[in-house]
Amino acid sequence: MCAAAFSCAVPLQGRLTSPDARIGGHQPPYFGYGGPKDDRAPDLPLVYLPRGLDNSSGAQVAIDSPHWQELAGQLIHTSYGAGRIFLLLWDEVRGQPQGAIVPIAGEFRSAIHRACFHPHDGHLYVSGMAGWGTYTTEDGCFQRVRWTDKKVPLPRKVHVHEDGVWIEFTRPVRKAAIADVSRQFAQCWNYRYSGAYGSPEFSSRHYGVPGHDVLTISSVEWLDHGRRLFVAMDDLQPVNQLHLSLELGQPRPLELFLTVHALDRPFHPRRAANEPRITAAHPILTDLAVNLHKKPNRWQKPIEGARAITMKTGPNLTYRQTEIRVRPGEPIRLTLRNPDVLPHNWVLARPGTLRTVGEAANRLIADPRAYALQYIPPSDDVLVHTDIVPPGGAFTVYFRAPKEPGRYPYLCTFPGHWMVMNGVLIVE
Ligand SMILES: [Cu+2]
Repeated sequence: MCAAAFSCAVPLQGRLTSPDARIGGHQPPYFGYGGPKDDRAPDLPLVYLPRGLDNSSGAQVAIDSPHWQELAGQLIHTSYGAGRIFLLLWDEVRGQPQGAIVPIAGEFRSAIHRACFHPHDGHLYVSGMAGWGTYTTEDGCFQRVRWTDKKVPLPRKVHVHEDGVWIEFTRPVRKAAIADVSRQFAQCWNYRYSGAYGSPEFSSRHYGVPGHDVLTISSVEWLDHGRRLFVAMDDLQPVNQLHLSLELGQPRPLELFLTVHALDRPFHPRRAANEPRITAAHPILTDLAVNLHKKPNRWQKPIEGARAITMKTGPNLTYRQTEIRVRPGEPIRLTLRNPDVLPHNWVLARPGTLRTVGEAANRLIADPRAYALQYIPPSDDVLVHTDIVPPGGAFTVYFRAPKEPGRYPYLCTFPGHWMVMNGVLIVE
């Protein structure tokens, strides 16, 4: 059982990943000590847990009790560190297991780790013993969790589609409770797969940038008389952690922490078919590719007497300068400064290839090597480029301007930026 410093992963115990699974299949995930082995993707954990929820895991117990009938077949996960229990819901997409963690009622006096359903009274009993690394207050505890049959809808199944997440409940959710979609919230983030002990939380859209990405919930659909809800989100991608906070008319919102290794076909095929969809590479493959494929930038060797040009990014995907004039063959020292809040790069391309290079860059999100390649599509049309510059950073390249006079487009190839974030280098 892992107990990483910044995130926890629940490994798949006693259940093998099916042969259909596209990632891993040869080793457990070596988060922390030892780190990734053989540059190959490991078996994926069933679910990740943010450190704030569970800094040190206890164990899991299969739900097998007449009182807990509604949740039969799912798991209870205990947190040694937080002294809490969670529902652990099993999902599977094309043979790839994945899951969701749902905090449920119960705060325990000591660091609980073992749990068991009593064969006679059907209640859940937990035992705890604090050694180190727990936020609980007492040396030991032995406590009972009773199913009280309060009319609280608890999620019993989840399934992730390309266009949203479907949740099935033990009791109907009132229709009126979900009427205001603006009260529902979704965000996501990734962890870094490395030899480090734990990981910070990173944006899933901007590799290497710490933080979370907020997702837009376009609707919450009330299905099967409230037994199921479909939370529609258009920009869902594989992520280590998807957090849903749903107001269902209860005193507290329902919190779900899902791990999305794979997405099933759209729940609403027609709606989703309007635009071709590109599914992003799995975060763990991107982490491995960064180690394997990252190369130093070719244009860092200083050229003496080069003319200094500073290119600055602006707000809303822009360069401050949309035109630069140079002489044929002129030596240039170009610095991209990025005071913006998003990562950007600067890529010079052959005349007439703005769209070709830009569209190739957009398709790169499906390629695990995208960040390792600095989002530069492998193409002869690319003449010079900086690396991806993080918010607040700068990057300098040295090159000679093309000898042929003409209009050479430049663009940011971070996926989705090029259509507005471009300009022209004019060789006079
Ligand atoms: Cu950009």
